[in-house]
Amino acid sequence: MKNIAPAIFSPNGIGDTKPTNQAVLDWVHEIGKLTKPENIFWCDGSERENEFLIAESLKQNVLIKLNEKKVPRSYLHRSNPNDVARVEKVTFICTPTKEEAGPTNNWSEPADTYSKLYGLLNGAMRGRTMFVVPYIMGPPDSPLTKVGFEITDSKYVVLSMRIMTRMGKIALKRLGNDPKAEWNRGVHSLLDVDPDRRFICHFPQDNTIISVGSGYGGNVLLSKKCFALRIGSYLARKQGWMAEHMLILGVESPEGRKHYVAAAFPSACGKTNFAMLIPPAHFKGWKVTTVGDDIAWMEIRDGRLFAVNPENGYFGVVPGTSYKSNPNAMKSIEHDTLYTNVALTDDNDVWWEGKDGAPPEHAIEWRGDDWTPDSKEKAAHPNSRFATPMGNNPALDPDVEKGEGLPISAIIFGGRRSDTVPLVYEAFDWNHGVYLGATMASETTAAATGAVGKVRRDPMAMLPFCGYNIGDYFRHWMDIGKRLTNPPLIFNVNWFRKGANGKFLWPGFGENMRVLKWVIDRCERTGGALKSPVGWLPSPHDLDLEELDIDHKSVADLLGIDHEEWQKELAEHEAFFGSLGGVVPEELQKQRKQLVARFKE
Ligand code: OXD
Ligand code: MN
Repeated sequence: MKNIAPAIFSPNGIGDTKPTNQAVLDWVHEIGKLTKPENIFWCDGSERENEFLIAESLKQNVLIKLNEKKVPRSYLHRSNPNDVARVEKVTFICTPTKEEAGPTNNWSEPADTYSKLYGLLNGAMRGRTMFVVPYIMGPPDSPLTKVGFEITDSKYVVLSMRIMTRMGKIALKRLGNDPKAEWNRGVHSLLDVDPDRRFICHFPQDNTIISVGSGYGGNVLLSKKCFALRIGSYLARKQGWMAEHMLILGVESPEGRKHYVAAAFPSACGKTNFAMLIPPAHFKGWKVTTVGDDIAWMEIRDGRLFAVNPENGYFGVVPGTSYKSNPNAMKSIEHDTLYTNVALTDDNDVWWEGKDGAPPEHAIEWRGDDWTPDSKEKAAHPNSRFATPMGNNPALDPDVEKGEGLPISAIIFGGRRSDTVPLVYEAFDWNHGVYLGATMASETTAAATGAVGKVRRDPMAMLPFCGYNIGDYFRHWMDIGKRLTNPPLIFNVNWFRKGANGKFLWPGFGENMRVLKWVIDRCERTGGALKSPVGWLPSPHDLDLEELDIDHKSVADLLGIDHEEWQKELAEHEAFFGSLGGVVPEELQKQRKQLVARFKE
């Protein structure tokens, strides 16, 4: 069989930064004995190492160099066409009992799963290089920061990890020599990228992840979904903090008052766009800054929630990104960016559906075939991605590295719903907010394999990422609420409601500032609201809609509560809770009954 990841041989001084922690050395030795690589490459995160790995990746066609003038220091990677998204059906939580994984996770017994995976890994790196990637998640001096090691046979993974995490010597320093120190063990092998031999398995009790048979980011950059969310959420519950699928943004008024907001939207529902929002001209003097675009780790201090972004880069969906939809993302990905599965133009530039300007007359589409605007297929895969360092973002928050984190004034939940759910509303209190999160739903996207556009319940946008029983997760949220003396206000938003003509009612993107402004007004106790059965709703004049081209009817439709639609929605909440087989806390069932009762008032 063809070796899809041939070994590389590095000169002295590259690939030889061995950790000194004996526990790490023992684990690497054990995985080496099992996978039998040609050699071991110990990453240090240096520029020299990066240049060497890029040169080797170009030789092996793992990367294609892009036009140096148009996208300096940037590369294109094409994944196997059978391997373009997260695969939830082969993602497992391997806790000693099925109950611990709960009703929303695939569960697999740990001992059996280890032996199956060790079987697949036996000799899997023959003729390959085994890379050992040390990394930290979180700002270098934060108490929330954690260490991970990823072993991989993929150069693309190493290059991506260098963008997405703080990688190399910094992690060795943070870990130190204590053999009992906490760190995450991640093992990844491409195997032969066969969907039938693809498994992403988490062992929360062992702080261990094993991912085989895929090369797609969400399945193999183990720092991200696997560690920062699945294992992270398990550790967070045990240790009394929160690991959430949330962007974090800062919003500053012209007077210099600043709030931080965290928002949980499901995959490919606009977290990156919201985190990089540029306020419209009407909001002169207002500034939005990005802390993170995908994950928030939060802890309680002085009765408030403080958040850090554990990541160091953005792994965003490319199609639809343009100077109109997200100028800050466009500026971020103009250089030093690793693209996956976008189209390549004849002058070695990148192209995707929704990019500014006319499509190229000819391009090579994401699989490597010829493409013209008349082609039936898309040029870029709908889940094509960029990986870019957060330092590229012109709107990066100046306090992103602050170890103590940033105080969160508001939490926003949101999904992609064509009907039923108003543009924005506010929970009556923390537990009601937990109910909003627990019952949120969204139309599925190309970020995961499976049907697209199907409404599914996605509690707190964590359905694919909660590493333990969802009932305990809801309980953890409520326990956190009890410990907060100054809790964030909780909101729900829906940018995606459609009118009778099937068109979006709300312009979205930068105009979402109007909703954010109301959220901030509510935090400052200056914003008006009407009591509705679902929560506090802005009336049209509570929202600043000046200089926005939108008619009264659309605003009324956006903010309206259609009782018939809500009867259906309430039945779905009940059915969803019912489908969880009795794990839903009594308090949330009470919230549901109160919501039903408010509709009868
Ligand atoms: C992501 C996802 O890649 O949620 O962030 O799938
Ligand atoms: Mn995500």
